[in-house]
Amino acid sequence: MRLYLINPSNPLVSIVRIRESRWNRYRVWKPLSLMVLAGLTPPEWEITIVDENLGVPDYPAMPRPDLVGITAFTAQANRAYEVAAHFRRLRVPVVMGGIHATMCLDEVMERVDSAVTGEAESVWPQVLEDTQNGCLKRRYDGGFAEIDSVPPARHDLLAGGYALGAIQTTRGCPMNCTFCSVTAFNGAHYRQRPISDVVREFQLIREKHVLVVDDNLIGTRPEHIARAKDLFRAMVQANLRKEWVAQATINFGDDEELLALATKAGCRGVFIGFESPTPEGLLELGKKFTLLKGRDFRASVRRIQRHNILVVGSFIIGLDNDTPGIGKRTAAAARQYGLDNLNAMFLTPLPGTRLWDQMKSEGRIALDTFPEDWKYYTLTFPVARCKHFSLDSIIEEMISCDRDFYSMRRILRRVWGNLWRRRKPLIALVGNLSYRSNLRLNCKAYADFKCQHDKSHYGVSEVQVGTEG
Ligand code: B12
Ligand code: SF4
Repeated sequence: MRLYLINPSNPLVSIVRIRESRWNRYRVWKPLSLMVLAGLTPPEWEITIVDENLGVPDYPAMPRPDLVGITAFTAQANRAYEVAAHFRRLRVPVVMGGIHATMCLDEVMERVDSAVTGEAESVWPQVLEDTQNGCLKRRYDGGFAEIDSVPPARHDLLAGGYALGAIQTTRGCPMNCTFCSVTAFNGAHYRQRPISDVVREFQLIREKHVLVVDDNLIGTRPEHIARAKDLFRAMVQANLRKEWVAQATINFGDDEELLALATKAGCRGVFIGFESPTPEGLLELGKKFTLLKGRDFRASVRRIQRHNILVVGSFIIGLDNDTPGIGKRTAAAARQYGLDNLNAMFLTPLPGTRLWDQMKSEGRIALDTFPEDWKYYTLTFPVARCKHFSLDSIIEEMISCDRDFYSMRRILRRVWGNLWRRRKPLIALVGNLSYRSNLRLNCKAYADFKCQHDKSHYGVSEVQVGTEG
């Protein structure tokens, strides 16, 4: 039995445009979901994983499969349907799963033979068996997996072409921020894989550098932090010789022992969602945890960096609480916190989130011709109407934010600072230049976007700008 597992591309995702910006080679990451599915697949299946981000293969020239499995974030949905249509024309059954299939089930079911919602561990073997017996069901509900039943991903199946390997050690998040799909998809219960499973899986990864995909590697409660420390100790003991980057909340900077262990275990960078430079913005997004205790962000960031860990901070622009000048204010906050990189995104209502429900009920989703418009749901386009900004002005805010933070003068100053403190200046330089080169690509993408989606889409906010802005 032959199985193709496919990760569809979205050419509008600037970080995957390797040909246009060679720095992006360092920013294409493996589709871990498909490697986990492969790990759940019995040996009688011959598996090929296709990641279209590395190039779209000549499907007609490939041998006919017995089943095609497609994964998709919302931004990949259109291409997913094109790929599905190709194989369905050949009468090959197509099953789709992942976040978009879960959040937009009806839309997906119209376009594939079978849809899998939630985490696949409990249902994937059944999907395969039903395919073999010719009785594939229209829908399977995976729910939340038993965390100790997550198999090691098949790292051997996507061996070349990436700068980083990928691994997951926890699932779920109790925070339920308004804009994020994780609590709805993976649940509010923070589930941690057995430490021995994680260490064994790390040993299967060939790449020296690894992305830990967890939404929050360390968690928020004392028992989560204790587990993170145990994990790091086990990684040190196993002498993995890996260097890795992860996502965490700002409390990562609270605990010197945790930081020391993380560095020893190979942590070299952390991605932290600061989201907004103002307390009102954080409240609007439901990111209350970051507001705790009148925290000094600069001191937290410095403590992390003193352990030789780079800090990338993420911010969202276009909140109802944002007023003109937010782009520059965001860049200033990122500089004041001492971040090594700034990742600014437009506020985007993703299906299944609280923000989606709110914006939909307020009639503020501007790009709503689905599925075609899903390709813009990359967080790099303003797909919804802002309260205080027109289409032009929110794009200008984003450009001014990036231009300010990634001016050559400021990049050199940051790299010099890293050199001075003997912290990986080369990595900081590559990271900064990668973002800077995408600025050019983004400006072109905004211009195309504005041509196609003129003011008529944003009519409401054009009026509001005059009255409220
Ligand atoms: C790592 C990650 C990335 C990486 C790499 C992604 C990749 N190539 O796979 C990078 C940084 C590139 C990335 C980019 C983006 N990401 Co991202 N990312 C994640 C993250 C943190 C983990 C994903 C992961 O690997 N999980 C581990 C695997 C094992 O779990 P899984 O993917 O859910 O797969 C399981 C099930 O979903 C299911 N399943 C999945 N696929 C399939 C297919 C079949 C056939 C079946 C049966 C089952 C199945 O089975 C798997 C095992 O249980 C998630 C958050 C999260 N917790 O999921 C966000 C997340 C997926 N990302 C998100 C977004 C918005 C993006 C971006 C659009 C914007 C951005 N900059 O963040 C870009 C766009 C990328 C693109 N190609 O279009 C959103 C997606 C929401 C949505 N509705 O689409 C998420 C959920 C985060 C959030 N805040 O809401 N991301
Ligand atoms: S943004 Fe982070 S903290 Fe908030 S719900 Fe998503 S994963 Fe949890």
